[in-house]
Amino acid sequence: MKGSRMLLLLVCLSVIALGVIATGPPTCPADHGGECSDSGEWKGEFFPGIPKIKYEGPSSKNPLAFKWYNAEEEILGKKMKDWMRFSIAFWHTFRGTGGDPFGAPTKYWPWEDGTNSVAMAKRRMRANFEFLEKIGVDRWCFHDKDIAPDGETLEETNKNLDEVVALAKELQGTKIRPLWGTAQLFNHPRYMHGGATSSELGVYAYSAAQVKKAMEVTHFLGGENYVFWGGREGYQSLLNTDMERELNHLARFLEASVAYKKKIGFNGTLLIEPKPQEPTKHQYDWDAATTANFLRKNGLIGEFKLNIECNHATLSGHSCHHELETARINGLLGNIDANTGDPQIGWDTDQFMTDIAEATLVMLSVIRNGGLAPGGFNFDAKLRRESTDVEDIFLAHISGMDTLARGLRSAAKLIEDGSLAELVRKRYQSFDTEIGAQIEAGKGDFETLEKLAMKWGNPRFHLLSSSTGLGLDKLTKALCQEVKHEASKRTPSTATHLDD
Ligand SMILES: [Mn+2]
Repeated sequence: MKGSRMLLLLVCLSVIALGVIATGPPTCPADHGGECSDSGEWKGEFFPGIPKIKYEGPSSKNPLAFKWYNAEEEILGKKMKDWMRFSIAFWHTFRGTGGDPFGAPTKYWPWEDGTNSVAMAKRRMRANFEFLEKIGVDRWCFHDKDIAPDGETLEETNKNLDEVVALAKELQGTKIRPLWGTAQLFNHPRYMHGGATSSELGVYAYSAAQVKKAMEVTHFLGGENYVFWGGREGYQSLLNTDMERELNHLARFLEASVAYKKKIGFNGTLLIEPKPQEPTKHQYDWDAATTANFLRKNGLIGEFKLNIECNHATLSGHSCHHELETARINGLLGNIDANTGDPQIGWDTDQFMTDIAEATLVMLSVIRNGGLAPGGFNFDAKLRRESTDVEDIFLAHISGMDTLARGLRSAAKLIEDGSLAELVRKRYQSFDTEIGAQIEAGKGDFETLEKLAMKWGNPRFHLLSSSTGLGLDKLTKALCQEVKHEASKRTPSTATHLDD
């Protein structure tokens, strides 16, 4: 009897304890002034002590100020902010933990309570908007899975997403909107063989449902683009893969996404983001040229553009400039994921771009493209694992924005100066002739060209390199004249413990 009473007491105490855990306010380990209310809503400031970031010019020593990015300043007839159209990547900025394949998370932002609850998702969303306001950026990018937790069922997952998206819509106001949204089809185990290219029909269907919902919420939030990054759309071994069938499935999937976009009246641009490999051994959207060919073959060329990521470009063995130019000359340059890789590390390090020469070449492509709108520059870049202060989030973005702004200034000078364009024009001047025009018009038949070759004799190489100015040393010199003295000053590394 006594034993059973004791057991009852223990059961009761357990139930009470469970009740406290289930209904009590979430923990809120604010260490600098934030507060939690009973509803779990954050009441404090997420970035206390950090003001709205302003332009102070190159001579400023203030790490929390722009030295080169002056949003309202006009360059080549357009405001800097309209050339750049910067965007903050929610996943790196608010879900990045500093964890890597070898080590545990290192970042513990003070607003995180260690849960993956809807309340926590909403608090993070508030942090996102305080950050956007203070850094002076009007756009943000997200995956569905970054911003809201999964539920037990697809219906519950969608309900969670709707709840967080409703708050985002309210916080956006009239000025801020997503540059793009996307569905995350790579983290969950169901996507181990891919989403649209999975060998399992059920996974294909689930992927479609997820993209459908992500497109709907992007549209609801006024998003300007929608991105497809096929992290697991590829293969590990051709021996167990029907590549032709998988590529056809991918094409049908993209066709269905176009149809759904039109059905719901979403006018944003659909973008494909090439990447050669990682996590798969081979990704189908290898690079810009491969993706362009895929789109053309499947009659999708007019429905999609490309989102070029600089770190993906270098992983595919190209420079970012090469990928941007390949996209541009095919009419496919839609957006840039602004980051850079590390020449000594062989994977996708997603670093903030701090190389002024690389930024100058990037901006040359952007200017030649007439800008990126409705695309922009999304900072698909993360703090290094060792950067663990809240302030670092600002310093890293300021550094990235200043570098690209400086690239814009350098590229504008190169274009205004005209010597680089003149050098390239001269290189091809032999085609600025009657026969050259005929060849370019598709009327250069081989019989005629053979007669000309016999008449003209062997092309004189020494004259070609000296008189037409195509020597590589001259080209390099022209570019470096602009970049060199700027590079010697280097974009101030605003924090010694920061990303580069
Ligand atoms: Mn990216």
